[in-house]
Amino acid sequence: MRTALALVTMLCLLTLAPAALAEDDVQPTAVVTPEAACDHVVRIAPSGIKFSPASLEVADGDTVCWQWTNESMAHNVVETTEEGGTTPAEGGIDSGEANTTMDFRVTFTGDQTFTYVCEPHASSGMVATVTVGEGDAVDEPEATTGDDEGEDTPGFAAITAVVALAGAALMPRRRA
Ligand SMILES: [Cu+2]
Repeated sequence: MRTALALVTMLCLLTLAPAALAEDDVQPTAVVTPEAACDHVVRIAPSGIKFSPASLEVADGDTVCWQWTNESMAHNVVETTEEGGTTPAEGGIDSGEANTTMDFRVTFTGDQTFTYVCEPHASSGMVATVTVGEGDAVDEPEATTGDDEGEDTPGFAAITAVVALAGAALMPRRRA
């Protein structure tokens, strides 16, 4: 019985280890840094209802500054949940109340895609994107080679084996 338990524990650890390692990946961060030097500046386009540039590519560790002065309309910068969307991200980056004059600075660490909206002009589609490094890791579907199903099988097979082993270890005791 003790051997069976040890075996079950070992198999569980082997099954869970890869998932645990994946979670150790460093998470990208976006931090408001009022004192940081600007590596890039986003302004308001002449139309008055667009960010410029609306699509900005920056390097890991860069600081992006949203700056405008005495604009005819008030604007702000609010992180959104998805590219092109206008739904604010919970606990996301937020420059606060829209203003005709702005100096808002954010430093990005780690590859990520930062999407944002100007709330007063959300209905006008005043949304934009900052791509840091390679951007968000996208789960691109791998080319179909026919052995895709095989990749998922080992983990599942291990769990099945654990259940079978546990069952086998318990059976004789019940009968006795
Ligand atoms: Cu705006």
